[in-house]
Amino acid sequence: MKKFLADKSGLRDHAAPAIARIERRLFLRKGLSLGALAMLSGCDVTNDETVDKVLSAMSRWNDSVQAKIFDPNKLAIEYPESAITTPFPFNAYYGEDEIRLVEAESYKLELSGLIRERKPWTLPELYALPQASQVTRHICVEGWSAIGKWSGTPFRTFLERVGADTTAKYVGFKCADDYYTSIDMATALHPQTLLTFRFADQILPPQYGFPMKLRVPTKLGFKNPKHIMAMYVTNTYPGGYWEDQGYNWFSGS
Ligand SMILES: Nc1nc2c(c(=O)[nH]1)N[C@H]1C(S)=C(S)[C@@H](COP(=O)(O)O)O[C@H]1N2
Ligand SMILES: [Mo]
Repeated sequence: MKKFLADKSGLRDHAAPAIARIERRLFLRKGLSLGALAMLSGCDVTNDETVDKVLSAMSRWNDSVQAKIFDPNKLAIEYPESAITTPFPFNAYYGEDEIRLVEAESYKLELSGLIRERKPWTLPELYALPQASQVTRHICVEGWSAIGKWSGTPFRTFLERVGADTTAKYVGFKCADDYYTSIDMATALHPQTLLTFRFADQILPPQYGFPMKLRVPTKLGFKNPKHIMAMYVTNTYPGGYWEDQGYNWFSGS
């Protein structure tokens, strides 16, 4: 990213990361450059406010295109257990010394929004749900990927069990470390979207999101919330920690 920024001295600092990210996507996926963007949009790329507006509009348009081409039946690749990456990387918006420790005994998953049965769920209740496993590749926007094994309940099963309005647009998540994110309902209902309680056959260790990580193999890593404390179903766009800083919201992988 730094490399792309080096020769953009006319740009103010805070606009630069968003531009670098989006330009990288354009450049890699569509063969476009910032110069081409300037020509296409007719906007002054040295004016960060205009650039931000154009890029945000493009990103939301990109979301709607991705939602339209998302195939609810297309499966992410599953790997043999021999392909699992060890050690599996830890990542969060903070370092390993700040990993959140959630207490198992007092834990209760909170539900709100367009859900019929909003009673909170304890861990023993969650562990008693039907279980499934997957070995899939987690891809982080920061340029690494790793294969891991996660186990838990198909998210669709959970949403149906609590009487979620599956015609609503979004499912949002609030985490113990103040992280938050949200996904589209089609992805929430995808057969490989798992509410996971185990990593590599062990209860999720704190660094990988105890007590619960939503594993979404059809999306980038930052759309996979760890330490989930609350979830809600809504028609109001909920955004997310990285999404609100310019990362594309849909972010299919
Ligand atoms: N609660 C919470 N969830 C999070 C994050 C975070 O900082 N906090 N980071 C996201 C990002 S960017 C990545 S790549 C993955 C990392 O998961 P891992 O530590 O299991 O590799 O968690 C995602 N979920
Ligand atoms: Mo990430």
